[in-house]
Amino acid sequence: MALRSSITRRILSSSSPVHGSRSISSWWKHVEPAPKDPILGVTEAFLADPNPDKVNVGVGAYRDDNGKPVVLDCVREAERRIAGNMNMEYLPMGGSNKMVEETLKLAYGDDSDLIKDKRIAAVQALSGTGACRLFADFQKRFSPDSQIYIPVPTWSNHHNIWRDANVPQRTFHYYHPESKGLDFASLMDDVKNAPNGSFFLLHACAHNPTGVDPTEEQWKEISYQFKVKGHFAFFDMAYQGFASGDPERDAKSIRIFLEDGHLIGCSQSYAKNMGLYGQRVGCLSLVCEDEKQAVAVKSQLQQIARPMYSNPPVHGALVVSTILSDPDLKQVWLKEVKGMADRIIGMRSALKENIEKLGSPLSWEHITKQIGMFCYSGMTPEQVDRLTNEFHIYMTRNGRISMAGVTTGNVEYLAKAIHEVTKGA
Ligand code: KET
Repeated sequence: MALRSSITRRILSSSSPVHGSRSISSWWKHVEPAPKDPILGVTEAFLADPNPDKVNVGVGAYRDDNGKPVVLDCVREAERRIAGNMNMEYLPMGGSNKMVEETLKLAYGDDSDLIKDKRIAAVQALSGTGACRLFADFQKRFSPDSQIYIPVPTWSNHHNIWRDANVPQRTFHYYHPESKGLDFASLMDDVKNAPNGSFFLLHACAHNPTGVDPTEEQWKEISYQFKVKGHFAFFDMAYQGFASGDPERDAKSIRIFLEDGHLIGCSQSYAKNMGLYGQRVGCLSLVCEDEKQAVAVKSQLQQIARPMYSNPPVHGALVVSTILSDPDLKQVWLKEVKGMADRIIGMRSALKENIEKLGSPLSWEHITKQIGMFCYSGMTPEQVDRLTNEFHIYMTRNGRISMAGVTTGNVEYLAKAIHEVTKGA
């Protein structure tokens, strides 16, 4: 023992290289700083700014009218019920069955035959990001030659997720910058021109960053064309409830695909609609042909999870299942979701009116036409840089304004600054 430690001391204190020609200090010399994340990097810059008037409309996180983060009443009540009553054992690899069961009802409907027939393979995931990543890894493993079609534009992290899962990416048309609406004709062309059996990523509702969703009729046409082409639809549903204020209505796109018999995939997140951002609670589900296939698929999803994070965190899952399995508490939640959506809608009108009042020569109709958490303003990266540098307003450089960060207190200031940087355009 004494001998061993004296040898160790000699090795550690030696200045000569111990690994061939490489000295210990050179292991990470080639590592360059990673580029800042286009969304979370904005929060970092905001936090570092000492200016008292600074405004953060970067990350899509809901704030109350005083600009403060919100913990929903239903969550507070659920936590009261959980505290001291539940153990903190490991969850199974696939997470909380109770949470998953309740979560599937939100996407597929309370009376879904797919649920009754046990045709859905579903696991708890690390919020929406984790659900997307788990799916991307599953896609790579079981459809190794496939690609993923991603809308232009999309949530920036979608690109990172499928890149890191080594799934090649293609894009499809989505947004029409001139009309600030959906480029439906080009979207349909891309769907038709993709090889049969392609994988497509669709935003179930409240498209990020554009705030532009297909109409019900358009969803029906998309679903029909997917059927003709045998495409696979993967729905990322991170904002269920934020489009219309009603989670049931916001699941319409998914229900249309289900009615047409598609075997879809779906990522669900409670970050936004339950305000459980940091709890990392969500769900990945894949509709299968029968129960046997669903059992097999679920077991494979668990096997992908096991060496990555073993099993998902328990607290957020308990909060969700406590709320959704109690009809009264669920009603409280639904009211609170509606309240958040309504406050954002109110702020859309306020922002538009305030910019117009200043005599802006530009059209700002899209602020109130777009839905969900974001306004895709049409501002250029240079205009956004001016907002940040001159007015301490922080947002992503693609011109996306997180309407969830706009308040009665900052809307006038925001409008003035936007007018100032856009009036000469
Ligand atoms: N999908 C979409 C479309 C999305 O906007 C987000 C988050 C997520 C998934 C993942 O959320 P999670 O917290 O993993 O459940 N978007 C916001 C936050 C972020 O970038 O992480 C945002 O766009 O600001």
